[in-house]
Amino acid sequence: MRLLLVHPSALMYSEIFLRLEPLGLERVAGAARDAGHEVRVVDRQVLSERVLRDEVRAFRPEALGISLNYLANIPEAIELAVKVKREVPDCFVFFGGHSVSFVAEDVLEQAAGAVDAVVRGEGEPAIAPLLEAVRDGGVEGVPGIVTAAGRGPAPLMMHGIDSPLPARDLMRNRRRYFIGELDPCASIEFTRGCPWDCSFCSAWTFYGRSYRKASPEAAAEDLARIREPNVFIVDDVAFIRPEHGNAIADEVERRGIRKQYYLETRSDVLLRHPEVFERWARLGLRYMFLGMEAIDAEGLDLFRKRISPDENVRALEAARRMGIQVAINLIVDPAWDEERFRVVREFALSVPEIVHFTVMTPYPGTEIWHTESRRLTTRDYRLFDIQHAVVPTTLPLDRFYEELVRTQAVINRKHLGLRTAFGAARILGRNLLHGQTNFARMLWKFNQVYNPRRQFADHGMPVRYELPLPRPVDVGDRRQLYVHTRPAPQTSPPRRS
Ligand code: B12
Ligand code: SF4
Repeated sequence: MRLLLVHPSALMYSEIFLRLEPLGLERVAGAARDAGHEVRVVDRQVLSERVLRDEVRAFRPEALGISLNYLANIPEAIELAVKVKREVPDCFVFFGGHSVSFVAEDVLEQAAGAVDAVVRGEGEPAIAPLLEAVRDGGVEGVPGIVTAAGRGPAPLMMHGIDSPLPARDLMRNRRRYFIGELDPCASIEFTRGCPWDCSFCSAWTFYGRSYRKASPEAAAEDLARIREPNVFIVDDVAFIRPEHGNAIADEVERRGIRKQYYLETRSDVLLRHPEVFERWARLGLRYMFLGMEAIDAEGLDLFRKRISPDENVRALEAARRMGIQVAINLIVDPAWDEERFRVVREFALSVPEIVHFTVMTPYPGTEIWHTESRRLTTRDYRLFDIQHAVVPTTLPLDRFYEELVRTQAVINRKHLGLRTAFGAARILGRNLLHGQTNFARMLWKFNQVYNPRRQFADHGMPVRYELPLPRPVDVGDRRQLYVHTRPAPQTSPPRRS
């Protein structure tokens, strides 16, 4: 069967810092190809709308799958589905991915017939049975499926994540994937799932709080196949199990693989096993993203992060000692006033780390989606990108964005300060020499993209598709939030050693 897979455009406010390959979609493509189907992929993050239109006309897909990890992409995906149905009326159109798994029924209804099904949960085990059923009938019986007829059987979860291999070779324009100065950059997965349960996050609810590890051999084999010199490790929390991090490191050393890495982890994981991170720093780990979320204990408790401010400070010191550049994330509460923004700016300027801000956003699939008592001020999917305020702000909304952008700008100037500029100039020169311009563009695009008036004006866009309202759910029973439900879910976070 001819299958076209599509990843929507990059979100407006994240594309300046990064643009990464859609690994989940590549794995779905790999599974479909392994089952004997003819597969093509268009990633709208790096390919134009014209390329997609030409591909639809030339390839005339029998099935079209669109990846929806991000809520903010839902309107774009529905509009694309409508266009494709017009162009190729017999094409079976389906959505899959993280976010759409939590709002499947609503999205199907909103698409008004342009979308035939939504696949909830992991795509690899679902894709071959789905394509078979599209050909032979019986789509309603595919695990994870939601159609106009309702939900099919529960989604299947793979035992291990070693296969299928991501179909990286199907991607065009790979050199446009980058993160900061790691330009170009590929992505890899060492583990899947997260055993913690932060209230603002849906990573744990999607996988029913499970946690799976790739075998060190498979992880190193996948790494060895990557052509790019830089690799982003997509794991929610890297190296939770030190023996797993060490076993992959053994393989990487044995094979003589040399890359530069960027990963995400937690302060307590870093502090518990600094030796693993030190070892990876020797192997090329250059950047680390720490979701600190808040600078005080009250904020950390609110998000149920189970970390203390002291642990965060010690983690930053440890990373500095290892020579790893850290990017910190802080969650901006829409309730912040000028004084709070000022305190946070002071903190951000006092540390040498890169500081990012995301706006506290209740999402379907998170606990705060059901418990956040502040009413939503908008239900426009496009604004659920954690750069917009979707619950009431204490400051007038335009003032809130002024403070937010001012804070981001102050920090951006810090990064572009003299010391950084000298370092960046060297990297720029090296990248430009190799024809890589993503990092250079990022440095100069900030003022164009981050503009408080533009962010405020986004709230005035005409709204066609709206996020459903939260349904009443007893969050005391976690399983009601899960996409993948396991027989015996873990109920407490991992023990500290
Ligand atoms: C790596 C990652 C990124 C990367 C790579 C993104 C990319 N291009 O794919 C980077 C760093 C760029 C990124 C950026 C952002 N991210 Co992000 N990201 C993740 C993370 C940690 C892992 C995703 C991943 O690669 N997993 C591994 C692969 C194998 O799994 P997967 O992509 O989920 O795909 C599987 C299924 O979803 C499904 N599937 C996927 N596509 C399809 C398609 C079809 C047709 C089918 C059938 C199935 C299917 O099958 C796949 C295989 O099992 C997730 C959290 C999580 N654990 O899911 C957050 C997550 C998806 N990100 C999130 C957010 C908020 C963002 C940002 C908006 C943050 C920001 N403001 O900067 C940006 C937006 C990026 C953009 N699109 O422009 C949120 C999504 C929230 C939401 N409800 O919309 C998540 C859930 C994190 C969270 N804590 O809440 N992200
Ligand atoms: S530790 Fe990170 S990935 Fe895990 S639940 Fe918390 S925020 Fe989500």
